[in-house]
Amino acid sequence: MNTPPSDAGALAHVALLGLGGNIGDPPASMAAALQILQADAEIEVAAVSRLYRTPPWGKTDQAWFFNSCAMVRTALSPHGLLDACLSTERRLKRKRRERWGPRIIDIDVLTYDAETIHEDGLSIPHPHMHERAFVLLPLMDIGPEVHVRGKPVSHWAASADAAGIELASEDSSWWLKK
Ligand code: PH2
Ligand code: MG
Ligand code: MG
Repeated sequence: MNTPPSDAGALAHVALLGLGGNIGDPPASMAAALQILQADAEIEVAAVSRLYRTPPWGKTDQAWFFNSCAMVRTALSPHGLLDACLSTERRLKRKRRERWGPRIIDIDVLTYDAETIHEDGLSIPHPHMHERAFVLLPLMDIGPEVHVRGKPVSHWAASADAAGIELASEDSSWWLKK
């Protein structure tokens, strides 16, 4: 019997994404974002971290964030994947803007295979991911062995300041329940 060729080989690249938000209902927005990405034929959400609540980093006079990370397989180029993330952000922001304001979701491309890319609008690996506990703790759930700047995520996570970070969901299927 003829079987259609598997297209598993077409999703040949592996990328890590960071998701966050602090306005409105971030877990719902992050779940919606992952489902939008999953619905793209050129993206498969392969693993999702647990959900974390994290104190704001950088600009500290704002609400706490929810953060998570996902591992995706994709046929898209780095720029194609970035565009998919940005259009997902726009889709969700546009929908939510009337109700909750503009910054309900952020989706960052953290890594793409083992590539290093520094171009306008796209820096991979994400320039600060190795020093941000709100990225590294979720990444420990799904890719502790992935190398960033020559060291595994577990190396960076061990020295990250995780003060205040809390688990907001015990299991990694939180994004499928929304
Ligand atoms: N994102 C930022 C700035 N600060 N802090 C936390 N805890 N989580 C974030 O996702 C985050 C942040 C800009 O993208
Ligand atoms: Mg960000
Ligand atoms: Mg961003």
